[in-house]
Amino acid sequence: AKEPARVLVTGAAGQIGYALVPMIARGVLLGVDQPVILHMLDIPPAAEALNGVKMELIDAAFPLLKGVVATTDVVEACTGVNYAVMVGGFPRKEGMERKDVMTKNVSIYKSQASALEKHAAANCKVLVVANPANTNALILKEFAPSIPEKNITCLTRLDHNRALGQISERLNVQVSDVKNAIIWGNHSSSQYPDVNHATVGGKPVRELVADDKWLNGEFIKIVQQRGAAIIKARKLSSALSAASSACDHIRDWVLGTPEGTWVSMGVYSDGSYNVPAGLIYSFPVTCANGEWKIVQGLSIDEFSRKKLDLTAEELSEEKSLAYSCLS
Ligand code: NAX
Repeated sequence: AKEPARVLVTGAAGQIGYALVPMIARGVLLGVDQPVILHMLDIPPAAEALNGVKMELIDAAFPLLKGVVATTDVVEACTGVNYAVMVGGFPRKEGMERKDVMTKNVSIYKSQASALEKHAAANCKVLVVANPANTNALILKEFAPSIPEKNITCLTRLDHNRALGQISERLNVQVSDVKNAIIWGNHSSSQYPDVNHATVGGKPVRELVADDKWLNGEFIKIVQQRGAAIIKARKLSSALSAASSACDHIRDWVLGTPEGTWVSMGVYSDGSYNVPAGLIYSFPVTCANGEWKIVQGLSIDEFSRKKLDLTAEELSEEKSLAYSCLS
């Protein structure tokens, strides 16, 4: 039998946490043959609710779940973890300036970075979900210099899956037959959902949809604005889809992407596709042996180029803002 893997979920008493921890305990994150020990972190005001989640995990009697740590102590939470899913953060409240939200999150990600660096298992893989996800991941990277940069990523898989979902709805085909969409850039409304290389059953999506106006307009907007549409409908932000996509992200990273298929991940830019190096930017990647690799050599037309640059600009601005918030 395999040794249990320790999986940290921060913000575990929140909405996404509530959807995510049972998925992890059922083997959706790491496979059904991989036992897990869950480490759940939240802040003191949420301690009682966090303990309630722990009670439910016990009550669910998950065979793969070998232990639960529920704590408000960041060191205890980070100790020995092999995977860290960072969902906890400071939400933007009405009337708050972008800078104020950034300051809060920079300080959270700075201190959690240090705790992970000192106490996590060697080769710990990190996924940042909390917004601003790309920039939080960048701060985490900066303040955990001994964690290899390839181990620090952010979630754009939800946006990727949303793009697959929209194409499947439009063409009335199974979502599992839609492949190789790309989310470029920031997990924000400046992201660029690109289907120029996407296929259904091997045929180009552009040919099958045969409506460039829709693909270059409405489709992009729907994917960019999907989070807002969910909030409008549910009065709460996406949770089950975010949790499920976080599992997809880590599972594909660890267990590999299928031959001929790529996925989107926010990763540290090496300058591929003329995206400025030193940003956490969403690229198409393939994964094998626990490592992601940016898909190279895809053609980028003029329309796409502008969109890749625009979202890179936004990320550069966020980066400057984040640095200006460092105290
Ligand atoms: P909730 O507000 O329900 O939960 C957040 C939890 O984090 C709360 O329990 C809170 O107490 C906790 N928390 C706050 N500060 C903390 C700290 N310093 N350490 C540990 N825990 C802390 O939000 P939820 O709906 O679960 O969303 C969580 C985050 O995911 C938000 O930042 C949200 O914007 C982001 N999202 C990111 C997505 C993505 O695709 N990257 C999509 C979904 C989601 O919007």
